Amino acid sequence: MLKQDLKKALRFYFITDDKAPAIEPLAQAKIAIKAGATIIQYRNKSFSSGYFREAEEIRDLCRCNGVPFIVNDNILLAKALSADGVHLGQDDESPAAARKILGTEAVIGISVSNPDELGRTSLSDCDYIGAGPVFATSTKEDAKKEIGLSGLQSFAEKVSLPVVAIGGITATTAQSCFLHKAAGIAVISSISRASDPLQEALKIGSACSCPARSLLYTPWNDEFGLIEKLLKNVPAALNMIVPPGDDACLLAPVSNPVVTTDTQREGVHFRLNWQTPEEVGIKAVEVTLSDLAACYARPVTLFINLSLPSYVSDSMIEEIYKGVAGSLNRHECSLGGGNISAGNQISLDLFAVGTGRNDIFPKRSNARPGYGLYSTGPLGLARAGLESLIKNDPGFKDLVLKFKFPEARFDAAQILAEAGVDCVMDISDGLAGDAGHIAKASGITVELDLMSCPFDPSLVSFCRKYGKKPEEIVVAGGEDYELLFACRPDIYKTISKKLKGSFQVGRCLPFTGKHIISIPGIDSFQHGKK
Ligand code: TZP
Ligand code: MG
Repeated sequence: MLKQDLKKALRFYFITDDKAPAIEPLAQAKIAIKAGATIIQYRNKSFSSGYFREAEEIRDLCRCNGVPFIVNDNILLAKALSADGVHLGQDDESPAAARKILGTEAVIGISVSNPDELGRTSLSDCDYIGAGPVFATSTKEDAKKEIGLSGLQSFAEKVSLPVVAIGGITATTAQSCFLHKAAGIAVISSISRASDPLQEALKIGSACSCPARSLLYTPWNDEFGLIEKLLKNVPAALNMIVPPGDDACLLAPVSNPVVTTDTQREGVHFRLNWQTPEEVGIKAVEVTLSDLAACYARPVTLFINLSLPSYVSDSMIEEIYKGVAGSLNRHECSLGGGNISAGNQISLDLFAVGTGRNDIFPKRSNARPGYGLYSTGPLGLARAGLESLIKNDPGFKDLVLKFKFPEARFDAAQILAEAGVDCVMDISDGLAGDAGHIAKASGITVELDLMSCPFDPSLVSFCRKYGKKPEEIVVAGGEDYELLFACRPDIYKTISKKLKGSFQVGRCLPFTGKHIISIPGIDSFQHGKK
């Protein structure tokens, strides 16, 4: 991602100053980011392990504000910090060594001070060059002779990589660097040693046409304060004798308690460049409650554990909570409690308690030969939405909405329960996979059949564009969270009058030796195996 937009990211490049008399590197980075800096380099010429925490804090600040973080000189420090890249000098280890250790996605920059150095530098593993000093500088003790604006321009004309101007650059001279073909300007002292660093940084930001940030995100640190915030926004007292606040809550008696759990993990179930944190919260609740709907239970209370990397901001967590609270409120479900702990990736673990019916608890094992297999609504749309996100195709917004906002089908569950349907599950893994679960549990064979499947027009145009068959996506696609149910065809006849969007997806047969007779060559959708 960063590499695609590297030129943009290099525009306002701030480098921390370990020798600044008045402000610490972390505070410098905060000011620069607030003023619109597009990339930050951690530079500490006297680095030792005692500074590791400082470097981590600057990295986390960068991460939660979406600013790339680069480490000066030290490839292994860059690796240890999972930095976005490293900036090397002529006397440091080679760009090739950095590439080997940091991988293809890392951004690698190299300092070049004159044509000789440029001639000696192998640029094949570099992503940008830092050219300078353009003007006189007292920040770098061993700085070479100034190259001037003409030197800058001649570098930019010689190399195809973006060139970042460095050395003695101020708000007044930044513009001239851009006019001499710099992709970006890198500054240290004009911010770190200014009498009013923020004012100066804002001037530089505007010279770079980089807008100041109205809000500076800070990494989360107050677990208890955050949980309290979440509890404030949800109906905690509903169904509770003792609401959350003690070591555990005391629920009012629940008849036929039904309990379920689900996990949503960054990179497996969601990606923050596709979904807002609020959307992640909404979907996490919806898919967990969908399991209750599939068991004909009404939601009572939900518990949520968040595992969060240190770079996640307080406000991002609040956004996730906003989504969680909105969904819980919509379903009149209380929050029984929550926990936050540090982790390597964002992950939500949810546990829901529901109240089941007295008369019926549907099971996957209740399908019988002669039954039909039906879906309460359209399938494959979420999968096509996911694929259009992966392809970065903005043309299928309604499919993307289906991926982002599945709805737990409590409405459909009630109709099925009242009709006495006792074989139900929600479709999360895809029709073929989930029909397979029913077939296996019931000891039967399911023959898939999409003769009466109404293909959604958006799905059809998605498939036309990408040379796929709609049937393929309907069978393999997951995450629709419609209900898949089996019952006698005559019972379905009455159900179909009330459940307008439902349709037949297959037939239950005596076991033939394999559980699913599908369209050949089509697999069910597996999380983590995308
Ligand atoms: N490389 C070439 S000049 C320089 C470096 C690190 C120092 C830039 O600092 P300042 O304060 O922006 O002149
Ligand atoms: Mg160096």
